[in-house]
Amino acid sequence: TAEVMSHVTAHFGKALEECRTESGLSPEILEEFQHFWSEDFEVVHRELGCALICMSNKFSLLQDDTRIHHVNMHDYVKGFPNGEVLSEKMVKLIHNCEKQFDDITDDCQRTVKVAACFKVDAKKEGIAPEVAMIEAVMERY
Ligand code: BOM
Repeated sequence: TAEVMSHVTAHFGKALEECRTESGLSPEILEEFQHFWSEDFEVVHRELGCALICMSNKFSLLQDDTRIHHVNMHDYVKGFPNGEVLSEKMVKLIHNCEKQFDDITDDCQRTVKVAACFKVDAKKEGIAPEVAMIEAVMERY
C-alpha cells in the first residue's frame, strides 16, 4: 500500500546524502528523496540512477549485476509496519521493469529507466505515496 511505501521511502531516502558525492546528484536535480514521488519530478537524470545504486548497496538490495536481490528486497520491505502486504508486489513491479530495460548496458542509465518505470507502475497499482505521507513518517527513521 501507499502507506507502507511511504515508510520504505522515508527510510531508504536517508541514504541519499551519503551517496551524493559519488553519484554527482546535485540538490538542484533532487533536493530531498521524498520528492521522487512528486507529480512534477521527472525521473530522467543518469545521476539519479547512480545514486539509487549507491543507496541500494547500503542495504544490500542489489546483486552483482545491479539488478535487485529478490530475497534481500523482500526482507527489507517486510521489516516495515505491514511490510508483508507490499514486499511481493514491489519485487514483482521492479523485476518487470528490469526486464524491459535489460538491453541498456550503462548501469546508472538502466537504473534510472527502471526507477521511472517503477514510479509509473506503482501509481497505476495505487501503491505510490504522496510526498506529505512520507514527510509525516520521516522523523521515525
Ligand atoms: O535494477 C535496478 C534496481 C533498482 C531500482 C530501484 C527502484 C526504486 C525507485 C525509487 C523509489 C524508492 C522507494 C523505495 C526504495 C526501495 C528500493
